[in-house]
Amino acid sequence: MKQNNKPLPNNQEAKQMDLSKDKSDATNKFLTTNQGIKINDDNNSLKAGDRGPSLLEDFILREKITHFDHERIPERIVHARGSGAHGYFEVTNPIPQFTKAGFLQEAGQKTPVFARFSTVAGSRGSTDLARDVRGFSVKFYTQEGIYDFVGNNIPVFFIQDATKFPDLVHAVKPEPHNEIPQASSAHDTFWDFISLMPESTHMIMWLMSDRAIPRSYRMMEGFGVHTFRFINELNESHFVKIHWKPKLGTHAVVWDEAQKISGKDPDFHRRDLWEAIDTGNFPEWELGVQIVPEADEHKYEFDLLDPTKIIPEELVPVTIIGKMVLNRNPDNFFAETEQIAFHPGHVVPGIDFTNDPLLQGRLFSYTDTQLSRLGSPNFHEIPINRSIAPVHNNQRDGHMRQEINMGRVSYSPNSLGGGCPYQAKIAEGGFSSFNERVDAHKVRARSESFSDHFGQAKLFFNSQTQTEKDHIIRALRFELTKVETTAIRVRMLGILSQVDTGLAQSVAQGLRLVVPASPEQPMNHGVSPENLGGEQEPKTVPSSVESSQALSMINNPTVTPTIASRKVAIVCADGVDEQVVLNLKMALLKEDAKGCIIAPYHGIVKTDKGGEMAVDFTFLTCSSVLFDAVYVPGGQGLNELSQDADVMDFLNDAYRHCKIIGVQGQGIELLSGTAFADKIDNGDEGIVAEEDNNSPEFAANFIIAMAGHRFWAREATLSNN
Ligand code: HDE
Repeated sequence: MKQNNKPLPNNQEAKQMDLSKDKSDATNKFLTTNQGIKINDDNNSLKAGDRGPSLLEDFILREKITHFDHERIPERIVHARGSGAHGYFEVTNPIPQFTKAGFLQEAGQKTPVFARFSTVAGSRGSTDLARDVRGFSVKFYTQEGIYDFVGNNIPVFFIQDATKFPDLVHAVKPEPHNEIPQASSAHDTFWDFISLMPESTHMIMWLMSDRAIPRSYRMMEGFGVHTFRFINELNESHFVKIHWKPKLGTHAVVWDEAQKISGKDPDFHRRDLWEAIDTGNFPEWELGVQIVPEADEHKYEFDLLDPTKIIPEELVPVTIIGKMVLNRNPDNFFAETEQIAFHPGHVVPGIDFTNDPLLQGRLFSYTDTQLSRLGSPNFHEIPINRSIAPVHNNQRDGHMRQEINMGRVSYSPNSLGGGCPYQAKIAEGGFSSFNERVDAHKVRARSESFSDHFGQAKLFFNSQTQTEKDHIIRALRFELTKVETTAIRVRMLGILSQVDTGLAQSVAQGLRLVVPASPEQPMNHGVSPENLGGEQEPKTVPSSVESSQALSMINNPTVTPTIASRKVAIVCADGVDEQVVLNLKMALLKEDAKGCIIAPYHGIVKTDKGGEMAVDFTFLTCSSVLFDAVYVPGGQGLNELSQDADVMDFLNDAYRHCKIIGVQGQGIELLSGTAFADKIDNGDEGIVAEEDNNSPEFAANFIIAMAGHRFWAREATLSNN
């Protein structure tokens, strides 16, 4: 019987993971010890006299302190800083012709998920806005068992072979002698390694782009990076690359802004995800696949097994097959977000691996790491990691075993247990690996087809708008300026010259260096060729696609402009024009966006009509970097703000970060004190100015401008952003 392989019937709601029996709510309950003894005094330890020594006998004190002493577990070795949420995945376009995975079989079919987003390099307490790759992991609780998607917001990786991963991570983490810098790649060891690893060049282009400083987890794409396999009922294999496309579009902040957010609100992304779900703005992504038939394995100028390569969407379009909606915040960060354990090797029948050597190494690493992080091979029993498909096998015991396995049989074959649990035939949903033929010599080597390190780095750079190229150049200048060793900077310029000479020259100008005439052959850095383990000389294979819109965030064609869930700072003081503020707030609300009242004092502002408006934040506690746009309304009294340095910084930063600034009536006077006063009526389309407080078009114009995210053309007039 094909019991577990059945898709859910249409329109059946995704079964929530049943964590109810594991939840605890202390409302109206006695305080107890872990053994259930009611506690009578939780404020005083047991002493010999009220001024005497504490007694060892105090089991209540000892239990409490012992538990506290062990409250922390090791943080993830990478991706330590993260945030997650529950939701569901829904099939919109089933693909049974490609995969037999039960959860992808019928339109409308829903599967519960938990998604976790993360930075890579920083510690658990580090800032969300570090320049870094973002992890994008989704646990699917399918009827056939757990499927984990464990990807990133960047579709390629630094290295081609798993054995280089510890080196990469050691290089990017804080330097071992002084544990500096935290959550930053801008230091010598990282760029030393990268400048000697030309295979990382494509990834570096992405890392130096604004993809590495997302506006929100909700505005990031997700990529599986490796090529996987889909296997259908006929046991036919297709190669597949998996993509998540955010409904809100892919957006970033600018680097100066990112650094300021890190100070003002290091939890910016975590808070954003939490608040969006809390207020019903459920984050949503479409799931897309690029399918390549087995017969086309060698059709492209790059190797499908090479994780430093994408398949340009111009060669193989992305077909949307479903959507993910995150609609429930965790009840407990530690129990869920921290204890969740992802593994690219958690697959269901219908999904299989390729020989990508990076993926192959990952298949070992993820279970191994849980043994020290979660402390036991029983980590699958932690509620957030439990499969909703039944689990029966002969594995037993170990630290913190929860399950009470019945009977005397824990081996197979057995007759005493009637042969149970028994193996599933393929037709019964049993997993069987793709029957790939492998006939080769055992070698430590890298395929010649992996040796193009620059072709797609060029493709990425060529696909960017001028604004995006400028940001990459400035990011490289920033990072390499932080590098103290000149030889590393020069070596890196040599690598960049292989991508684009203009790029290398522009970075070099910022460093007052000269691009080397011929780049050092990085793989030969003092090592004789026979000791290089068979690496090929790096080369450039021109991409058959010259430029790809999907690689640019600004030119990305898939996004319908929206301001949904965006936040607007409304600059207020006593005497503010109540009606214009309410008008704009209403207009924003209609677009699912939010206007927040910012004032010099907390509590309320008094309006021109004698009314009161609740203040959301003060200039002391927030900054325009925490908002998507700024609105300065009319009204007497706003002038008092022109003397406030915090207010002027607020406005000047919004301008510098290319945000849309709306201003009406007397608000225009306040802007006359800013550094951009001369730009108000001077062709800056990012400033929506209207003298008339009653203008019926103002709100609509402001919203249209905001939907463009930022007014990038302004950057040309700024020298140092
Ligand atoms: Fe990971 N990676 N990784 N990685 N990775 C971990 O597993 C590893 C790689 C990714 O939210 C660790 O449970 C090796 C690529 C994400 O919990 C660890 C290699 C991609 C997360 C590990 C890679 C990823 C991790 C640390 C090279 C994108 C966070 C804690 C062979 C496709 C998952 C843990 C979460 C986490 C090892 C490369 C994504 C140590 C050895 C490529 C999103 O097992």
